[in-house]
Amino acid sequence: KTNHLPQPKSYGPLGNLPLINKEKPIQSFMKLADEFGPLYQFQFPGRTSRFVSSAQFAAEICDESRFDKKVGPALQKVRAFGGDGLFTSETEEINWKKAHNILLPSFSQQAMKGYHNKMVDLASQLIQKWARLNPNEEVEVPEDMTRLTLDTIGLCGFNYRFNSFYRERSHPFVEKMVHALDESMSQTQRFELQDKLMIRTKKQYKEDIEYMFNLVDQLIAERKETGDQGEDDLLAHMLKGKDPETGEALDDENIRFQIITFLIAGHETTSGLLSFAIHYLMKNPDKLKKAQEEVDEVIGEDIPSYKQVKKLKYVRMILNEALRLWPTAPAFSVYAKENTTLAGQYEVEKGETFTLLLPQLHRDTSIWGEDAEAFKPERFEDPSQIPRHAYKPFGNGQRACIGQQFALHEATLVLGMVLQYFDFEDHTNYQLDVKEALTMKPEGLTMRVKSRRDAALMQPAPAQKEAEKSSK
Ligand code: FDE
Repeated sequence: KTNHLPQPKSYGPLGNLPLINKEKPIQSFMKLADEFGPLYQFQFPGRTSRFVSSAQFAAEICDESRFDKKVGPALQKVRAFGGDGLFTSETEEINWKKAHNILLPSFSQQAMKGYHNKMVDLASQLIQKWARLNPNEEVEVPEDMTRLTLDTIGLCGFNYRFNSFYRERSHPFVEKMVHALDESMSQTQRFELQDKLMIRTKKQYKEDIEYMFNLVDQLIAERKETGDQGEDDLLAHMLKGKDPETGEALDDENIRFQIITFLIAGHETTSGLLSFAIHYLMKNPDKLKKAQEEVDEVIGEDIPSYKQVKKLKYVRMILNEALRLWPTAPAFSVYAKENTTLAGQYEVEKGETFTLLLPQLHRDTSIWGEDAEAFKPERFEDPSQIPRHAYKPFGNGQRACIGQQFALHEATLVLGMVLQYFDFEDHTNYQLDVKEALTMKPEGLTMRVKSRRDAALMQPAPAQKEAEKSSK
């Protein structure tokens, strides 16, 4: 046994940091994995981490009896506005388990039926926007997908309409949130003194966070004032729900943190997923055709129902494959709860941290074959054939993504409708450029769309139909 892991060249007090492209850290860590193997050590200034990227070692660090989620330096910074919300809390903090218990039913398959019509409402706004473009106008794919996913989580979560499709620029909340996220990431790359001197940046950061808190606190206050109008959204569940274990409800401050968490977690990740899926379909016309055939057969001219979305099996496979190649939340970290060993080979001391590099794990050729780089949705024909620890786009165990069903239902519905209405034209011969923030997306992806059917004939969304019925 040994505790000696491969490690790249070191540069004095900076450790291995100079080897990393600050704009693209994940892609830098992937390259290092090509060179140093599926388990290597990396020296940051002042701390050491280890990067894991094979299914064999992933299985080890996903063993929850020995490892637990690490709220690492970046997530620590996000706590300035995510607080002890689900994403940024330690498993040991009381509010993690409490909120987890209270919120699980809100993200169940059953709950998706309740969100379906709202998701259709916003997907229809996207379709209508694209249908009205002139032939030579282009779609900015990640930008429109971000409008869509933000509006969807806003409406399903809190009955709030960001109305992003009616705005030239993003909603101010998004601007502040993106700023704050950027700033919190930059802080982890600065030295303490340097950071202290950035007074204007700090002031801006504080203002951005206050703006977010105010908007969210207002939402909570308004809902409390108007009382229960039978809303069936996340906010209603948080205000009413009691933890079955302790009998306690969430306090207002924690609800605020949860709302901000859902807005962050629920929109960039899902919009990136949809953007990558469109990129790959545009580059693979045979897969695009196959998907359109499925959509025409399952949905035809209809506005998709909940059940029809469930039947879009190939569309779902496309999303799974996009998440394999570019998992939009690209890494997560764990720490060892006690001294242990990895695969009986490497000694691990209590507290040591490991980061699972998902895009690299998802390219492990011992699992996916020599063509691991190729986009092949057919790999997901039978998901039970995929080894459990070889594919982790939604994280692991009890700290896995609570929004998984939500994101997949939304993305399947939206991609289904986009395929129903449009052909894609890769008018720039786009070359993939993966941009990294907290999440990943295809930077600068644009396309032209050609209508396959008349969006003006789109029947009113079911939600509207019901509203019309009840107003009669
Ligand atoms: C979570 C999550 C995760 C894990 C992380 C760690 O571990 O650190 C992951 C990987 C994810 N997530 C992913 C994803 C993808 C997509 C598309 C998504 N995601 C989406 C979504 C939506 C929503 C709403 C969400 N999401 C949410 C969330 C939350 C809250 C969390 C935390 C959980 C706990 O409890 O911890 C997550 N997510 Fe996600």
